[in-house]
Amino acid sequence: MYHIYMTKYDQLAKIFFEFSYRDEMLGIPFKPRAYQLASESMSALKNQVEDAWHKGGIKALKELPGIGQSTAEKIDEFYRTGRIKEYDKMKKEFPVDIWGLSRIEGLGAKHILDLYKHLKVKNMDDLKKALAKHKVAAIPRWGTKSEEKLARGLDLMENASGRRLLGEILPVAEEIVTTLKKVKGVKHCVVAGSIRRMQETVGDVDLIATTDKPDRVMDAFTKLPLVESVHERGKTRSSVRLKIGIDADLRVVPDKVYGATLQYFTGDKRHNVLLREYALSKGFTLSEYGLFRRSHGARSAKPKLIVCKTEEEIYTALDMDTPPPEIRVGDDEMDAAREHRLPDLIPYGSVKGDLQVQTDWTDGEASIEDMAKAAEAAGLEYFAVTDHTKALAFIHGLTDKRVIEQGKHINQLNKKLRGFFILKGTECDILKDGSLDLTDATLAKLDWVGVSVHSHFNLSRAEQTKRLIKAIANPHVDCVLHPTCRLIGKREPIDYDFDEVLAAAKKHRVAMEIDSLPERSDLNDQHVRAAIKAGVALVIDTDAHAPEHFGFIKLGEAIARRGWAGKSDVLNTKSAKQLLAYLAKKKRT
Ligand code: DGT
Ligand code: CA
Ligand code: CA
Ligand code: ZN
Repeated sequence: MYHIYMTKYDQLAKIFFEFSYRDEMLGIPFKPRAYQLASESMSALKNQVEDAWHKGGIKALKELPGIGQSTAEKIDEFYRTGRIKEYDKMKKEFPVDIWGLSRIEGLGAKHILDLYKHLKVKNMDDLKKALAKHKVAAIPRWGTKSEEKLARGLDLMENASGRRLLGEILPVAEEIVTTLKKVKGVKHCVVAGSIRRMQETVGDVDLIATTDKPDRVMDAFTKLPLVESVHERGKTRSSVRLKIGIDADLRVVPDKVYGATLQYFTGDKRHNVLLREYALSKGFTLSEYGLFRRSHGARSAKPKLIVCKTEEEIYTALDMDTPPPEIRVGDDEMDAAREHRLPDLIPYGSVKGDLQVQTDWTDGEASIEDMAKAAEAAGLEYFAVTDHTKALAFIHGLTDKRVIEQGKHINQLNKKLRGFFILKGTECDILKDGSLDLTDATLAKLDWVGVSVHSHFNLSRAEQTKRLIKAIANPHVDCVLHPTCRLIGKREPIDYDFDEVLAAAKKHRVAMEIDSLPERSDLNDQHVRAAIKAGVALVIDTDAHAPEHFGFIKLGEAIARRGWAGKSDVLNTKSAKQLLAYLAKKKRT
């Protein structure tokens, strides 16, 4: 335990989780569930746990959802001494990485106990060795079938730890929904889970359908051409591996519990934990099986199912507004929903123009004209051409001279095009010292100046901060593009003081971009909230390098929504005319 890279609340979540498994191994009734709830609460409440403890010790802890006297005492001991004696004792007697091993699908407490008792398996490595030598099958009551299942579970877990980009999986999920909706007898079919919440990466595809004839839709699902293999086919749940290398689950329920099922499987888990606790406090119980009213009078009376055909009916029954899925993270959306002050999020389809587009003048695939046609077909009214500048020599970044030439070409195109407008722009490189790759004279001739970092990612925090602020202070600059430079799974964000940079952006009226390219997703939701709080304008772009990339815009809109942005927070929800007027006014004043 006591892992230095784990936050304190994550350590507590792990400790309680391991206690719950221990008690299950020992066959202690009821207690495992209490520890499991306590563990979920730690993950849900995060720093609120420590705050409560600072304010009111054990008494305040007990007021938190899922925390009773005994768990409160342990939390208190942990914050006071940094350890929990009972946990140390357990680890001495049973030195097994329960937390790690439990991540394998189907590996419960009793299995972990068996593996330790018979094969001295303490961790994942030991387990792999035991499996390689086919020792697992020899455990009493296990056999080759169980051994194979465990090996499959381990494989699955190792593959699944690589989360996939939303932009890659969303179209596949949508295709499955379209197909299953056509199955006879299917009333609803939707995507739930992290995909419905439009999280930047997803672990698997969760689908929900309602029908009175589950067999038909289960057949259609397990026989989809997209399916590689079937893990499990049941009446209420089937699970498959898709050819693109991700699992998909389909749950089939009757229409009268559609609302509760959709709510539960949309998550996220923390949101569900908090909502369940709130429901309890109002005299209800809430689970994947529905919303029930607890009876007061007769003790024996069964809780009564409240039919919720939609999610809204659940939240309404609890006297809450329904938070859009994108903001269900188990944080302040709960209070906002209870106090009827949820934000008006930017609707999908609000962005009118794309302000980061590359063409075949540099590393884009298509001509300016072909990109314009594609953008128009995707529903946009305008875009800015923002080819890279000369510092990126390997992709023939534009010199000042070429930028001016390109501007003349764009003027010609604008005369020719009807109903679509092209802004003259740039994605100008921010050099190491914060100066820009084009002269001020060139920048002055452009409608839209985006700046971004493509080199020297590893400067010290102080230097990187200074570099960005210097670029932002150039009076020609309109926007910082892909501001953190992270690439999901490939490159960490560059390190600078984000708040200081936001303050400079506010002062110089420079916007910050949400780059919708799936592996960038940069800014992310947290940054978006910070930018709005700091009074900095946002822009949603696709960073298109090819005609088909304009479809990414809705991913950027999703990030904005997850960051609580409204339509007026985003500059390019304006028409081209309004935007140009805004930029002109900014230059004058
Ligand atoms: P993912 O798949 O890792 O991208 O994330 P999700 O959110 O799709 O998670 P997943 O697929 O494990 O489960 C789908 C939803 O089901 C999740 O968002 C909330 C609900 N859920 C799953 N496990 C639990 C749980 O242990 N407790 C509660 N309250 N809800 C859960
Ligand atoms: Ca999922
Ligand atoms: Ca799932
Ligand atoms: Zn770039």
